[in-house]
Amino acid sequence: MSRTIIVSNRLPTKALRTDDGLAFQPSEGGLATGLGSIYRADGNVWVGWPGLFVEDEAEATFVTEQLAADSMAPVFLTEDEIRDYYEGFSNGTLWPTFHYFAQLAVYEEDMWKAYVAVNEKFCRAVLEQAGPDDTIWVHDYQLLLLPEMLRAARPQATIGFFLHIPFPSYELIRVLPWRTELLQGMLGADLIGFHTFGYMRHFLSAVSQLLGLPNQHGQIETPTRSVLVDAFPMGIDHQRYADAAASEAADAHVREYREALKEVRVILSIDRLDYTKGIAQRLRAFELLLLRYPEWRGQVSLLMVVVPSRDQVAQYADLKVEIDELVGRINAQYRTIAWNPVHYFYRSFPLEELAAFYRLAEVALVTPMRDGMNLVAKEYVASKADQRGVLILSERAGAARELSDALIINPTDTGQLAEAMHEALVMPEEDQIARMTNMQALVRQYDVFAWTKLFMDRLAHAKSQQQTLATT
Ligand code: GDG
Repeated sequence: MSRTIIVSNRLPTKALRTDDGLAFQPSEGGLATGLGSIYRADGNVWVGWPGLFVEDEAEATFVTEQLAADSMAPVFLTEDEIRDYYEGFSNGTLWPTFHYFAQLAVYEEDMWKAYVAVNEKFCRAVLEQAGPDDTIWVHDYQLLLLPEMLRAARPQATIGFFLHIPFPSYELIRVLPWRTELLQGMLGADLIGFHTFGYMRHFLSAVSQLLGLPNQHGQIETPTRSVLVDAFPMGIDHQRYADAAASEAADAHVREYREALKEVRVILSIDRLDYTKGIAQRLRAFELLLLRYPEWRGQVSLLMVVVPSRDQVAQYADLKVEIDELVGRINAQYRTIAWNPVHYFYRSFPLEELAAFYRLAEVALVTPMRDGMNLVAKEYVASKADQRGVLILSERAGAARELSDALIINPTDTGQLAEAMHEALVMPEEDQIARMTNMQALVRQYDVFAWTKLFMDRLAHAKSQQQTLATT
């Protein structure tokens, strides 16, 4: 029987060192929920880092056994590897380049070497798990070299690759000293998926210009094989968010927050701390709204959740300081004893509280400078059972391709963003309902389960076509 091996930098479970010994905690990402139904099925397995530096062999064995019971296989990484491969090359070189922040990218040969070595480590771990007929699905920018490494070891394997972040224009990719190796690494797959057609076009253009390989309708012919490239916009677990929003726990939170906020209307903003998310620009736009439309002072608050992320990296620490200062400035300028302009939280919340925020918010601001997809936009839509609420969405989030009923803005245009907030706050209910109804239909239908099935079906189809061609 053929099995599916899922590979990503992080496992869907996190191992933690506590006072009572090791503990295991599910990580809440969209990928974990979406692929949960696959990797737990018969014989399938998920390969990735469990988030812990193991101290010795005995600990490694214990973690391996615990995870194996839940269909996972750990790849243990050292502190040096996390520094150079993860924080270094993945988040210091690839992440800024792929999000059009090339000026922040570092080009360090040692980090590149660590990236190659860790991809090789993942390759060995996958080969230990995968049989010749198994399907291997590799995820994201930390593992761009893995498809080709697996292909070299298993020429007949069925390999899929999905990129969760944008694929940028050729002009950015060409700057990378290791551009050829990275593209070739990805081409080891049989099917390469992106969130949007735009990212897919950029990839095809880079492959054509840098490797001299043309394509026909997304099919690239390499000297030895053909590789299919396509767009698969990722969805969320719609039911899970709709249920969480309708839960008694969320109800209780909504009542509690409403009582505290009285009549004040809520604009919501939720992100990981990241310079790609446009958090500082969003604060400036809110400040401009209060300046241009004094009637909103005392009437509307920005509820801003920033989830701590990568804060050991200098750029992230600097951004945190910038946000702290902006929030301080706006609140100092405008607050009254009865009203707080910005409610700022630098921490994460359990799902039911998040769902209560989504329900409470008349307006959601999802305004990244660049974002592969952005799941928060879809979660907000899924949580609005009464269809009241307005989504303001950046044209540079992958989600904007699907959620065209949002108010679509250019996140660097502070004036436009301030105007969009005003427009959202005065939007008649029937308009809100019409827009939200359309977006809900889409988010419900193309959920994460549909996404997974579409990708897996397409991969099986691409492989069977290759095999037919090879035998004719
Ligand atoms: C990458 C790409 C792409 C946030 N705060 C809390 C919380 N969250 C959850 C959200 C959402 C997730 O984190 C964030 O997902 P995004 O899609 O917005 O962003 P990235 O983490 O950057 O993800 C992105 C994604 O991969 C999938 O392909 O969409 O473009 O960058 O699910 O709800 N969850 C909880 N408490 C919080 O306080 N429980």
